[in-house]
Amino acid sequence: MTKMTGGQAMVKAIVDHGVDTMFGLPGAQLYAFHDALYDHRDRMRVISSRHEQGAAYMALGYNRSTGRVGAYAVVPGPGVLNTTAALLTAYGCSARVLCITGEIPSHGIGRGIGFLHELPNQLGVMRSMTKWAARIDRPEDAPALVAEAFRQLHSGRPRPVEIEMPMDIMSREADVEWPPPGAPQAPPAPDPDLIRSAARLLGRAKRPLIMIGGGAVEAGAELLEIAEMLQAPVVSFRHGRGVVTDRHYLGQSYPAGNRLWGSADVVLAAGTRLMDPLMQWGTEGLDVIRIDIDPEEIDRIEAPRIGIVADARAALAELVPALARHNIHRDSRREELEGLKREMRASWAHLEPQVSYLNAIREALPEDGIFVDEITQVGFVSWFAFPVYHPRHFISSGYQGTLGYGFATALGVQIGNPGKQVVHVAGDGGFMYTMPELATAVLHRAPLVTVVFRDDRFGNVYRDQKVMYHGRTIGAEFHNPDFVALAESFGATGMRARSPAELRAAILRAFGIGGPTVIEVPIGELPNPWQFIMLPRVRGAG
Ligand SMILES: Cc1ncc(C[n+]2csc(CCOP(=O)(O)OP(=O)(O)O)c2C)c(N)n1
Repeated sequence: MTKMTGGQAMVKAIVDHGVDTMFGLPGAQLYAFHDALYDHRDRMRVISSRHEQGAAYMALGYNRSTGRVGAYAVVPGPGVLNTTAALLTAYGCSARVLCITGEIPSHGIGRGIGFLHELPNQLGVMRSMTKWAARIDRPEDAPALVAEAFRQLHSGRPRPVEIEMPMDIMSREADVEWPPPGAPQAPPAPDPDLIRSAARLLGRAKRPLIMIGGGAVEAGAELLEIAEMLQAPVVSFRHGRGVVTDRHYLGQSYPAGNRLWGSADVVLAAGTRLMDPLMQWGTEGLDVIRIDIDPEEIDRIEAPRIGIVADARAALAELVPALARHNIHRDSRREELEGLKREMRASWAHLEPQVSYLNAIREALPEDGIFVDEITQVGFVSWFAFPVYHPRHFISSGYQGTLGYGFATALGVQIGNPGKQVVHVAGDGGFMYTMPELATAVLHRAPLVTVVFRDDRFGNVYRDQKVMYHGRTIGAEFHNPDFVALAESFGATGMRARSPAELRAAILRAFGIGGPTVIEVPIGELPNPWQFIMLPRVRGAG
């Protein structure tokens, strides 16, 4: 038993679960929480953002790049609502993000009196966009409910969770008991019969193909072993990129995957929703084997031939010896698949200057450098044309396509990876969403390099309006600051680059500076990359 406040109990529990960085923005309902953070300042770094959305995106970037829980604490009502686009993005990315918020005084909850930051049914709102959410109504309940939050974060499919505590409970003292920590729920063991059936089907496949997503991010070694045994190319859209390095002939791009899907006979899909292939590419005559920790995901769109509910790494580890027993002899597909890589690169070579700018970034970025995209022209092309060599080294907003997520997310990536070089690309539209976090980057001397492609418009919208609505462009153009001067006014470094060679040199210079750098790159109208993202049906009739 320890006498402590609700805030102290909550912070101690969070620290005990290994969280070492707390993003957030303080306020009255969190005062007792922050006071408790003060007691733990040697073990918990506190990074305050300039807008709550920034804190939540930082937590997202921290988690997606490190695998560790990304935590943020904000005031209730408007504070926590300011984080909802980031929370929704974290949900879509299956990210381990812990949202902590306060609540109005407990005697006012549900009465509609109008306390500061009151949000009707806050817990209900938070439950709708998290895997699990709970209000801690007594300091004594903090250890168990925080433990449950972490159990939820580490069990099954990762999704964000939320915990909240009314402000009077945060400062109320009570005797708090600390039970021994419980183990996370063990993932379901892969069914051995299904593993055997999968091995038989794959083992005799003539043109096997492996599709992966973020759920396979820890399974690189097992995947590569299976891919090599099968001589099966491995394809990922965004979150599984780098799990099998793009240096390997079996690591193929998404457009190449579309091509290979057309001639495949068996597909092994691990930790991926497989949405576009199932809904757009066609499945006629194709045997699909799915491995997913989320039982709902297995047949959400279409029932597979074999569905294995399990952690991807555990299932693939069991598939290795089973496949060794059933696999036919296979010649190397190196020549064919290296040829395919060359052919695909040639097919998108006209996407200039995006491709050359991405090549310049790849040349400047070290092998273990991390790339963070945005919903922007160069970002779209990066999904298939930017080589990735390690898992968690290509960060995107996933299916949410959240414009403006990037800069603060990249800052969270940089804070989580102080020894690594991080390059973020943004359009001028997206950059302005969380640009004020440049002040946070300067304060913490985060050496993040941001490349802002400036075309003075929401370029994607502008192009769509021009093409699809016969030039009737409306609401797509805007006024910009001078991004070099803007960066310098924050105390960051500002640079301008007008060609891929200049950009490469600027990034290399920026890496030597030690604080944040913003590089403005003026561009004009760019060619449309969408044909490489919304790929055609390659099996059966449409
Ligand atoms: C939250 C959100 N709002 C709006 C959109 C719609 N949208 C997609 S791309 C885009 C334009 C992006 O402009 P910019 O960041 O300048 O990049 P560019 O297309 O010019 O490269 C918009 C508004 C979105 N994806 N997400």
